[in-house]
Amino acid sequence: MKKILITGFEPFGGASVNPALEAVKQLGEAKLEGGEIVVCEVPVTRYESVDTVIAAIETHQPDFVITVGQAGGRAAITPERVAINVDDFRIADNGGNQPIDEPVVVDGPDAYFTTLPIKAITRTLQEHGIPCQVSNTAGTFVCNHLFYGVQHYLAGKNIGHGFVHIPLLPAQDTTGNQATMSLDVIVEGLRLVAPATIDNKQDVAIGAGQIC
Ligand code: PCA
Repeated sequence: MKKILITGFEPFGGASVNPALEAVKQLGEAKLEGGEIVVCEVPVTRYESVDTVIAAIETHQPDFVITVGQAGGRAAITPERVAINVDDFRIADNGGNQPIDEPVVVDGPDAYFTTLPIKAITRTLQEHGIPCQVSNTAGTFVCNHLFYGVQHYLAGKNIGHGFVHIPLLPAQDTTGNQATMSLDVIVEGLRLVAPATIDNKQDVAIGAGQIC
């Protein structure tokens, strides 16, 4: 029986909801064959975000960690490939921090790659009719900060971790100008990340690259 910790960010930037938190609340009740899901809410605050997830890892001792945040403008669920050692916040976080070109971890490596099987995850979601594609940037705000900080903490430990960005909810864009995804589809997509991760110790070699 594998244990998966799935975390979701609180709202930020003046918004009243974050689909990541809404989805994670529902995932706490979700059934998973061969596994158990535990969840945790994460503040959109530079260092506290990482401290919160590390505390949850130490409490729950999961086999895998999936950290989740919203990405406005994206139409698909996007497992992230890489976290970079840069904090360059276009807006202040919920704690009022707005670093420019500072490292997440002083003297840390330039980047960490995900340790989740993101190609297998992408294929699984697509097979279930859920829009999903690999992303090669998690930005330079708190999501990237958390992704990098948790990878740094887990380095050398036998716990897989990766970050997944999700689209906005329809209610977050009543102009109809932005890509959105319903909460039901987001929840089902994130739930499927868990078995895809458990079932694919090695990732599958399928192309998911981009040409700029
Ligand atoms: N998205 C932001 C931070 C919190 C969230 O849900 C980001 O992409 O950095």
